[in-house]
Amino acid sequence: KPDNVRVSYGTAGFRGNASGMEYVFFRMGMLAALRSKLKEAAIGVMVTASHNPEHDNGVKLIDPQGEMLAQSWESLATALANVTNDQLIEQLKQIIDSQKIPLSNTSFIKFASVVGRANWPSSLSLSRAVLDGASAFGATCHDHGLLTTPQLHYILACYNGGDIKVDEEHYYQNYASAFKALLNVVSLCKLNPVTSPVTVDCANGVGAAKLTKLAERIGANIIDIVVYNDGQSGKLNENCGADYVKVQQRAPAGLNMEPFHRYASFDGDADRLIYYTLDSDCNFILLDGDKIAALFATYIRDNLKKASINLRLGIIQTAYANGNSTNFLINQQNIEIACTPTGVKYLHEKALTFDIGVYFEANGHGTITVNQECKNKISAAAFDPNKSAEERFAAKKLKLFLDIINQTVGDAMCDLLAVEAILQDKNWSVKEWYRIYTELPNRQAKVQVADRRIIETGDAERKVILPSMLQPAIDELVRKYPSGRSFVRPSGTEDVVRVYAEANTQENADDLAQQVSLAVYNIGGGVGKKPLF
Ligand code: 16G
Ligand code: ZN
Repeated sequence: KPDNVRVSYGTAGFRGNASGMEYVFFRMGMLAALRSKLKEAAIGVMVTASHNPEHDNGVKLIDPQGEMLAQSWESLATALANVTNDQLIEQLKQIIDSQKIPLSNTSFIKFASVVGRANWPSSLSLSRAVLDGASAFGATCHDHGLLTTPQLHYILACYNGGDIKVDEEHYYQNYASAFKALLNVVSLCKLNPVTSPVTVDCANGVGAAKLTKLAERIGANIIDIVVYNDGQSGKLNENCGADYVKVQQRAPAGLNMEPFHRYASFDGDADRLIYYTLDSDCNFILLDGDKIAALFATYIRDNLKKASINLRLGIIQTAYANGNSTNFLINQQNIEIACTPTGVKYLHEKALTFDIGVYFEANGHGTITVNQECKNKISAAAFDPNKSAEERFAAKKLKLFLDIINQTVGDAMCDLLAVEAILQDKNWSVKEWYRIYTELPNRQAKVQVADRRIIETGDAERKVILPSMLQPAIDELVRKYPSGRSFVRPSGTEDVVRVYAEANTQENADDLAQQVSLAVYNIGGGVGKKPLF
């Protein structure tokens, strides 16, 4: 471990420049083995830097049911990663004592990574480091090779649920047949099936090969998926991928778009999905996580209603959700909404408090959670002789729709199938979908400060608490712009403060982002050049 370097287990594990990170990966292998002993279950370790550039890498642990590592263990991970080599054994002992870990238990790790290309040496040595760390505690490791992040979550959850043979192929079979089953049901009563292709930018990441396999299992006569950025030539997440398209609000480099065709982007490890298209004037139209959530939630709500099933449905958003998506869902659709801080674990946790929880970050990470009792209720309604044929039909569609969803975590491939299925069922093109509401123009920016940790936020990151001068300054700026809204938060993955602004026009949103960025710079200890754009 190099001196004077501090890392922290952020919103989604450790992430950073890959060179010299072996010690972190090695220690996470050890920590995974200890957690496995404690939980008496397999633990997942995923090597991925998600949407970050190719020179970065990252590692995260997955808990037995396929959920993110328990928050109480994040600080143990941070502590373990930061001690000097001399203190390592002592730190491990402390963890073992404080958590009462039965060392004599066996341990089992399920491991995968998103990059294994020979031209990326860091990936190989980092993976090796995880496996070495795990075997230092005698763990048995099952190396699944290359997987998308959600695939590992799924396989791990199945394994710990008793389906120990489940592997990548089961994943394809499961979701391909769920998708086909729903399409079978909806296309029976349809005159005009949507057969147009969907072009998917896979960010030159692991999703390309995996999506190709999934599409093969479904069959080209049922879904027409064209894979773009398959990694043969371009670089991972460079000028492409969900994050690029969302933040830049433009198509991946080199993609020739046609009006009203459907385009989608994954990120490098395929746990984010966004759609986009061009309108008839060739304006770029983004259908981000908010639009996907709105599509899912209204579809579920409509079918619940048609099936006369009474369940509590909620949508969980973060402060990044576009103001008009929130208005649409609350005021026009009457769907309950909750807001949490950024980071999948917060959204997921909140989603579980509803019978059916639809959660999405605007950046395209999201899924649906349904508790088993509600799933049973819906399945039973599909065969209930006391219900009308129409009610049973809606219940059946809902059951089949929920089968397409990977409940453990946001899964770009499953979410893509779910969107495609709904569009087919509704006989909608992308045009009807994006018109459900119109986004307020918005702008994201980042500001360099000496220490981003001095910025503290509250109210699900919508307000700054410290430094105390900052929120009043933001409020004053926001008041100047019609439909203005802005918030700032320290990033959990990058050494910057993020700024979000929205307003009635793009010019105003840009202006507001600019003004708020300057306020952060001036009040929050900005360093380097003043943010001007
Ligand atoms: C991570 C999170 C994502 C969040 C992003 C925010 C997971 C799996 N991923 O990618 O949910 O939106 O961080 O990054 O939790 P930021 O803190 O740098 O803005
Ligand atoms: Zn990702």
